[in-house]
Amino acid sequence: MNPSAPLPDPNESDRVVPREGWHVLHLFYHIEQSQWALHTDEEKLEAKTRLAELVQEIRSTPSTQLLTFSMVSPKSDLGFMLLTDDLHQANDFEKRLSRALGPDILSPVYSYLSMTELSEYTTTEEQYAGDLVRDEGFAPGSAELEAKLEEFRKRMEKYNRDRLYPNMPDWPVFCFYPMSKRRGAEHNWFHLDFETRRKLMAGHARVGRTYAGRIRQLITGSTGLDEWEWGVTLFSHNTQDIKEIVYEMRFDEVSALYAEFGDFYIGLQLPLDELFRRVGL
Ligand code: 76R
Repeated sequence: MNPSAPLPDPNESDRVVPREGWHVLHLFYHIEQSQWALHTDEEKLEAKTRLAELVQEIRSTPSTQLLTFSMVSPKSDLGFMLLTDDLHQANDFEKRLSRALGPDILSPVYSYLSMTELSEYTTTEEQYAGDLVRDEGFAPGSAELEAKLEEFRKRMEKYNRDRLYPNMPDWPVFCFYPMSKRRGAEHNWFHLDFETRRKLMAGHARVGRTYAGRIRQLITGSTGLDEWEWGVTLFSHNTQDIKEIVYEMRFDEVSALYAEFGDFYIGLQLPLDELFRRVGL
């Protein structure tokens, strides 16, 4: 989907089906050092050149972003995050990335497929207009109210566009983990009514916004695509900020009662030549 195409109307229903987002693949590999060591220097250079050229090709494809990471701890050595509009293209790039260094050099350890999506819980124009009339004394139908609403529409248009077609930051610390909302006998997120979920999420977002400038977050939906319901991707300038936000949010009512977490992956975003040296290629 072209980032400049019209966006779906998030006010259409209380359960926005995220039809038009990008596909997102998180790919984590081990480097088979024993296999790599069998190659001559010339073969190694060729293999690295092949991967570097592929990374260039992917990065110059429209509506596509590719991030490269040196992963921290032996859980994984090398990581990619690929965002692209078309699933065939995502699939093609992903297969070629896995093979680029030659057979049996990269072995997959974890991967995750999700899509960018609009939030179900963003403020609607009706809610915003209601707040202005009730709390700030704007007269219904007035030119002043209309001007505020026009501003709101522009803001939401940009906000929704950024969610569907995000621009990933080049911040050094990267954290990925999958999440689901609990569906237990006592605490079942999917059995709450929309208003309750919206209120809980508003509290969550308030905490989140206190991390502006320190944390960039991308929540991507994976219901029906992968094992968990969302992928959480965080970027920061240091690991302390990641630890702090995840710790604080666990005390959020919504996370405390309803969040389940998968495995965490931490990586460092590095330019390719530095990355090759770091991971021993
Ligand atoms: O969409 C927005 O950016 C604003 C409101 C918002 C939504 C709808 C928001 C804000 N999040 C939303 C949805 Mn979030 N988020 C997480 C984690 O939950 C945990 O305990 C840890 C994992 C972090 C660290 C985080 C950070 N968020 C979600 C959802 C989907 C739920 C659903 O739709 O039912 C999940 C799984 C989730 C999890 N969140 C923010 C943040 C931060 C930093 C913000 C503020 C962003 C900003 O305003 O710039």
